[in-house]
Amino acid sequence: MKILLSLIVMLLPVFLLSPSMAEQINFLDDFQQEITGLNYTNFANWNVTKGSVDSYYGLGFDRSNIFVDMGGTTGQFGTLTSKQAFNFSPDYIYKFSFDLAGSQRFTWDEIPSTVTMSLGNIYQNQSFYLLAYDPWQTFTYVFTVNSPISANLVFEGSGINPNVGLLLDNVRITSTPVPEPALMVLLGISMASIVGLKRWWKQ
Ligand SMILES: [Ca+2]
Ligand SMILES: [Ca+2]
Repeated sequence: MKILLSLIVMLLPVFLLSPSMAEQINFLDDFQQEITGLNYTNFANWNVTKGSVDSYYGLGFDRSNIFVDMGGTTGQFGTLTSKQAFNFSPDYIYKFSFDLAGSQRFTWDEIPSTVTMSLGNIYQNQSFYLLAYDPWQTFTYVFTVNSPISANLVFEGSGINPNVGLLLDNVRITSTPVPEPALMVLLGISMASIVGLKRWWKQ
């Protein structure tokens, strides 16, 4: 009986937490809906707000994968700004990630190229440096906000050869609700019951 009660107390928060703790996808762009093209401006989710970028595929990767070359073909690196301003609330924990790879093209491979990311006032001018043949890497941020805020996401390419930039893919923002204080109390009770159960077991 004691064990049964303890188990119920232990599992209760798990049942309460599981539906509401599910991760929601707020935004996901893998660029697969784009067509490929040089100096591409027709992005579903982005405006090219400076210079130019290319919608690209290949370069030794899976040829079905479309991504962005942050250096277009106009002699200027490009800047992508999200069309939407994302709304962030203190009620959620946000996870934001994106993939970058080196340009995968020739020359100056000892000198990195750069993508600089900003997310409104949340992250400003975070720079990522990759060498020409660096493979895809995922960069992840987890954050909360103190008050509701909306923010556009900006990626800016820079480097040495403005026609050959870093590659960008798989931009995503997900959220999980911040656990309610009541649930935290239940979690505390369940932890206490685990300790109690262990003590009882040892007796
Ligand atoms: Ca892609
Ligand atoms: Ca290019």
